[in-house]
Order: sequence, then structure tokens, then C-alpha cells
Amino acid sequence: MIVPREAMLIKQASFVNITCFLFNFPNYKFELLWFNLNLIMRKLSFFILLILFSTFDLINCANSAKRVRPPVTSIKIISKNSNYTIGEPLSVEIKTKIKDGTFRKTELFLDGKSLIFSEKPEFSYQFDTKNLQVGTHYLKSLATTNDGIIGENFNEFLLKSDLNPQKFSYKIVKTYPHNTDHFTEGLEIKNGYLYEGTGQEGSSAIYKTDLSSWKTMKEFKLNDQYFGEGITILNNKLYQLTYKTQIGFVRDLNTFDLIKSWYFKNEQGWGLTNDGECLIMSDGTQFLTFIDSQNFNEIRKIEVCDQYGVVKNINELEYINGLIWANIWTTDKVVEIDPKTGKIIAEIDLGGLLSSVMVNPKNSVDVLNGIAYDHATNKIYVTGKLWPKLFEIEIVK
Ligand SMILES: [Ca+2]
Repeated sequence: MIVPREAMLIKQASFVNITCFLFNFPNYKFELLWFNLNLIMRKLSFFILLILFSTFDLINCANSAKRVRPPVTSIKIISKNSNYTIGEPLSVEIKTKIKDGTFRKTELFLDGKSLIFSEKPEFSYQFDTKNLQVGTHYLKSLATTNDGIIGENFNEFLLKSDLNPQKFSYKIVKTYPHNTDHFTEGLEIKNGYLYEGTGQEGSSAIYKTDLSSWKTMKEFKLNDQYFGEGITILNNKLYQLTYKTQIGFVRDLNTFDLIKSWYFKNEQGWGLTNDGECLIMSDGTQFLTFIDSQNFNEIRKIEVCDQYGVVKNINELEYINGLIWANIWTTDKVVEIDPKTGKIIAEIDLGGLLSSVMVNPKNSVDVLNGIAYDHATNKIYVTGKLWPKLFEIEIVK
């Protein structure tokens, strides 16, 4: 029995032989010609397929061009500057273009809240900024067609503080020794004891020092994987942040036994304090986050600003008489922040503190970091990372 492929080959061979016989053409030349024809046909079929696919794509593009496009809306902030001082009125222009359908309205939002809407595709709007917080604010224009097709656009602006911070200096009242191995990240006083949290992986710890005898009463070393950061004491518990592990620890103030730990969303943990209810943390940015001390939910954030704009690198914190005091990392500056608004009220220049004492040139000291306020005596203590001294200071106004 002859299988179909064999039958085809016989048929092809017969066709070649008969054609050669009829036209007196050498067999091998005809086979060469036949081979080349086959090759050309194969290449042609490739190009035909390519053309077919391209045509299909073109048809597709033509179809997608017919799809309904969302309105194109824009928000332009009218000003000669990019930053504004809080209280300045701010004007915006909104323009919307519709390619398909019929325009219905464009609505303007400020920080997610609706400000105004207009049934005209172009309109301008002016609003007051005096009741806003300092820091960054977000505008959104949301344009709608009658078919319900939505287009949106965003813009942002910064509100600087309208305060010119008071400038304070300091006076050293007393000098105490400070362990030059302590990479100070948190400092707080409670019931006559100074609590210090230190950093660096492998040497992070908490120390409790008697303020009258200056003896270390208790210390607790953190697991090597943790880089200890800010500490604060609330309701007989000691709260401590870690640097990049996004974990905070709650310990019994007397035993340092772990009560619980919590996860925080901030990418980094820096300074920590409390206002008697909430934990307040810094994270190296210009933001301070207020956290519920029971369930660790984020309550609110403030953005720290002075008259020039946002102030970043907010580090160790201390809550003193209704204001948040903060070290600005890598500087000798401590700022006093209004916890409601984020505005800097005053700046304390602590420059020259270390030059007042003998520093062993073999000791590599790091930056100023660590503010502790004794609510019982109204005394203020400051130190720095790896500093040989801790200072009780008085603010000179
Ligand atoms: Ca502190």
C-alpha cells in the first residue's frame, strides 16, 4: 500500500520527468529551478504573513483610536513662587478638554476634600490658606463627561510657616560623665532616674542611671539584630523604636521585661517622646507621627516647617511644657515645635557644648543627640552620640 507522502513524491517525480521530456530540458537543471522556486515561495509566504499581521495591528489601532477617551484636565497654581507662606491666598486655574462625549463638570479637591465644582470647562478659584496646616498639600481636578467618563489631574503646593522663630542660646549648669561607648539615641528622665537608649547593631541597649549618685542601676542589651533608637516612658512602660526593622518594643519600666512589640509603617524609627497620651515619633524626614500608645494606630502626622519651608532630619525628641523639642540631625540646633501646627516656635543654638570640656582626641565623637527634661525639677539635660559628657543646661532667652 502506498502512503500519501510517497504518493506525492512519485507524483512530483513524474511531473518533472514528463515536463523535461516535453521541453527537452536537462533533469538536474529543472530540479534546481524547482528547488529555487520552492525557496522563493517560502520566503514570500513569510513576508505575506508579516504584511497580514501588520494589517491586523493597524486595524486594531484604528479600533482603539475609536475608544472613548477620558477628559484631559489640568490645575495650574497662579503665583510667581512655588512655595507660599501660610495665610497667603492661593489662586488656581482649572482647564478641561473633552475629545469624546459631552462635558458635565470639573470638581476641585484639596487634600481629598471637595472645594468647588464648575459646569464650565475652564474656571479659576481662590482660597484662603490660613486655616490649613504648614507643609505639603495636594490638589486634584476631577472632570466628568455626561457618559460618566472620568479624567483627573494632580498638583501640590507647600505652605511655609508664618513665624520667625525666636533664637535662644544656653548656659551650662553642670557637667556629668557620659560613657563614650554610648551611641545615644534616646534620653528621658523619670522619678529621679535617667533612661538612655543606645544604638548600633550589636551594642544597642537601655540604661537606667540614678541622677543623684550617677550610678548605672540597670541595663538591658538588645538582640544583636536590632539597632535601638528613641525611647520614651508612659504609664510605667518604656517604649523603644528600632532604626530600620520597623519594630517598636514596650517594656516594663522597672524590670525591662518585654510586654509587647509593635510594627510601625514609617520606613525608619528615629526619635520618640509622648504628650501624656500619644507616642510621638520622628523618622528622619520632616514628619512627626502621633501614635496611639495602646493599639499603635497612627492618629495623625504633622510636617515640621519654619519660614523657609520643611525642616528634615528631625531626630531625638522631648516633650517640654506643651512643645516638642527636637535635635536636628548633624547640627547643634534644637528646635521647639508646636505639636498642633508643626510650626517651629524657637531655635536653640547648642554650638560649642563639647568645646567647653576636654575631649580625648582618641575618642571619635558623633553628633549632638539626646534631650531629657526632668518634670520634677525643670532641669534640661543634653548629650551626644559617643560624647564623653552629658550637660545640664539652662536656656538663655
Ligand atoms: Ca528625649
